[in-house]
Amino acid sequence: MAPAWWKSSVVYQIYPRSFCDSNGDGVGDLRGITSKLDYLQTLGVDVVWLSPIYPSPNDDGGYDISDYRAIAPEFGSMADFDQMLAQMHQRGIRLVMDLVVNHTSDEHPWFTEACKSKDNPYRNYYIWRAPAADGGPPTNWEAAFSGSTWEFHAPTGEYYLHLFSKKQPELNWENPRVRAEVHGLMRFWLEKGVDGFRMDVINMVSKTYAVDGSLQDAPVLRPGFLQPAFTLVTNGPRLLEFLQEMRREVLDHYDTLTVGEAPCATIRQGVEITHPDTGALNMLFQFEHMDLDSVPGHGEGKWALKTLDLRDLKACLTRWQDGLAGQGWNSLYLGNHDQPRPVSRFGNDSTYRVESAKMLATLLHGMQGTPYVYQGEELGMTNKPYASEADCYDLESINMYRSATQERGIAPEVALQAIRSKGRDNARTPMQWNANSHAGFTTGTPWQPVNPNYPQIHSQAALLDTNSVFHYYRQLIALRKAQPVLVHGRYQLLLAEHPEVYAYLRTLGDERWLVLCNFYGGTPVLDLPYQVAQRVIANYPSAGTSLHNMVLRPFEAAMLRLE
Ligand code: TEU
Ligand code: CA
Repeated sequence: MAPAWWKSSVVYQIYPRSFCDSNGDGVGDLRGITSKLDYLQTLGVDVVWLSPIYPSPNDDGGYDISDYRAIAPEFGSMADFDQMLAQMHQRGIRLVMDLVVNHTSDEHPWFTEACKSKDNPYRNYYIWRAPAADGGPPTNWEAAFSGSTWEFHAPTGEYYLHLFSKKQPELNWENPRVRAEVHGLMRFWLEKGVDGFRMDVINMVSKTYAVDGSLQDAPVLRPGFLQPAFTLVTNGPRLLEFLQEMRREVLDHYDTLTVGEAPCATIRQGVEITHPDTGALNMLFQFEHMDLDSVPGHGEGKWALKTLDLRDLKACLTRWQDGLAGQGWNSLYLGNHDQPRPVSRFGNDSTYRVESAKMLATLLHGMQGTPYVYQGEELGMTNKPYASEADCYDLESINMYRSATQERGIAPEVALQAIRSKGRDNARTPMQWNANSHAGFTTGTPWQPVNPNYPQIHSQAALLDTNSVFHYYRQLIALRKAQPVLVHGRYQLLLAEHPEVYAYLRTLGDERWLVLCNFYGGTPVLDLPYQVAQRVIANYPSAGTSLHNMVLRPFEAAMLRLE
């Protein structure tokens, strides 16, 4: 059994469109990534997760794929890919690709074939249903990007299912030919030397209704409109069966890192899917902690904003730490290409931007699991300023704004405020490399404007500033490789009810570390019964080694080795 290198690794996520443009067309590309591998090696990351680089109409930022075995021309050629992979491997960096196989693009040949007739050999690669008795869509389900999950295909008189955009028809995993196709395309990339996959909404490939074919309407959270279908359809009865088949057919034959993106996943499912013996994947991206600052069970989902209560976050992350300890594995993340920037969402992106970015990093990188750093997080990059809905590039925000203001009578400013807080474009503004035009991202016009704060926040300055967020991340990443207590130590929450401070212990043998995070800008006083042997890393200069009546500074964080 290959050693679980992925347990002590730190993964860096690249959203290629926004990372680095090498040819001046305003779109990031593979040669741009290759030109920044020394930067990633300096940061010390072990693995790169690359968001989709395949041919795509780009209805959903590349998550609508029309050819799984090629490179999108705007990102470069297969030769550019091979060069990038070789350069990564030369630096000891592994590459994990994004496997988006819950759905394809409607421009994928499988789907264009399936639309030709109801008895086309590819028809059952997708999920079709006859119209309801009233001629309308089969159920009242709302798609993640607004509108019905059912799109009518007039030439064949049936609806097809899409949980995301109508240009992303759901693949029918009940069809063994579909699963065999997926296994084949996985082998294609693994044979090229790729080191694993991040699996897009993988817990949707088995759908709850598929077993008996029946469909039921979603419960009505919002009278008079369509209803969110995610929770209804996700985590179907054959999920583990499909993933174990994938493990037998493909994954067990390669030394890989696999992480399944699993919206709505529970801890039980986390254990079931990531159990080293009976599971199938190394780890999951769970979403429970991403849903704590939105009103639960609200028809508006993530857009129904709620102030996070730190105690909810402590309880949630602790449940996952305890729940997977010894019988599965966690991913650790606070941001990605779908989430707003953590320093704006959970920290303070003005006065205490540097301190709070370091605090959030300390909180995450002290836990048990595999940490994920999303591009720009290591610089403390912030959310973007949206002046109006014209600043939205992502169909999720564009569709929500239109549907909310035109169909549901929501005030434009309320919809825009929700987008400012949760819009995915916040994380998709170009990487900020230096203070030159467009932050050094492109010599052309970027596909989306660079955040106007780039003169103050960019990697060139960060590399030269020993107190930068970058160098703090670099030290945290080095610690994980050097300190077994961070990888294998038992996690134990302290001060569960404290409203401002997140504190936990990591213990391995006689090694006992205290991770201390003041989550807000206040100055709480702590009195903990421990003696500090060493202040391993901190975001403020030391204020003594006593933990008795210790006054924490705004967003203060530290990892302390205890006596
Ligand atoms: O995201 C799935 C998912 O759950 C997202 O819809 C997320 O909940 C939402 O975007 C939060 O705003 C994956 C990809 O990461 C995302 O980029 C794709 O849009 C989606 O699947 C469809 O492929
Ligand atoms: Ca380019």
